[in-house]
Amino acid sequence: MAAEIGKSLRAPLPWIPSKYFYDDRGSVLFEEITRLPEYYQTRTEEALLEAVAEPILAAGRPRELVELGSGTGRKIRILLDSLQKMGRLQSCVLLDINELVLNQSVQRLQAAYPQADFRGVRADFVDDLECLNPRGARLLLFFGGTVGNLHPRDVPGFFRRASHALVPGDTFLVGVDLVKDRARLEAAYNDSAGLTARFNLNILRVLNEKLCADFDLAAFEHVAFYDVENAWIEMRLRARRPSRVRIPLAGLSLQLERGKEIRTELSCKYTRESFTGRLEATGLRLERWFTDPEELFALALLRRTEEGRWR
Ligand code: AVJ
Repeated sequence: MAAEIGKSLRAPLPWIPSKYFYDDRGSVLFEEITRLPEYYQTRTEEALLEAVAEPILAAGRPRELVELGSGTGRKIRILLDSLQKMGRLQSCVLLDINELVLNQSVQRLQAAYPQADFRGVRADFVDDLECLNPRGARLLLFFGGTVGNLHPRDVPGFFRRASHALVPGDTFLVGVDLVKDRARLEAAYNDSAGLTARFNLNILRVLNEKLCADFDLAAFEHVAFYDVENAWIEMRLRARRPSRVRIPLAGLSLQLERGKEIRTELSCKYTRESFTGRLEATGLRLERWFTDPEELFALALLRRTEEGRWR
């Protein structure tokens, strides 16, 4: 972490990887964000998943579910319920960056579905996908539009690595937040309760705690805007006044002038076309594209092809 932060904060446009949002406090704040009136993503995706769980399971006929960035593990219950009714539920693997959240959700799910075998893997879905050996009859899950946190140029590489956790014929369900009008998008990241601002600022507290940094949270403000050209929401932290920050464990001393910004998150929005464009030569192809009636959010069902099998 020290090396990673040292490098990212020294860049011309300083940034902090979004995974550092999710310490125990940040994970709770994100949970609260999912219930905000402005944050349409979570409830839209859940309703959509309820509606399409059956065709998805019929397409892949999985016996195992593997979820990347599982969080509280609420959405996966919809699929676990259907799979159990079909008498096909055997095992389930949750992968998350936060150990506390991970252990709690594995325990809860194991208690709710005692006949299945649950396992938790504390890992980063960007760097640690090799730990998922392909076994077959697997449905890989990546909800929440979290694929949007990857820079579009890094998405094909991510899909290629994810495809190695699958055998040809296996399926991969990806939640995708869709391009829509600016006002709706910006409201979702500038909520009137100020929760997203607290979530954003909390990342500085994480650096204070983990790297003995001395960020003064009051010296920064939350910024979130939609960049139409790139089709992404960008979150930043802007220095309200000149400030000096020391991060001893990263060997870093920063002098930030007033107005200087640190990027903390990209949240890319896709269309069916732009998303499909990221799948080329990844060993995955789009099989079904499900959306809610308002076309706010999509669930993309991908199928592992024969391509790239021997790589
Ligand atoms: C969980 C990464 C999908 O990008 O919308 C919520 C995180 N950031 N509000 C998103 C988030 C600000 C969220 N993802």
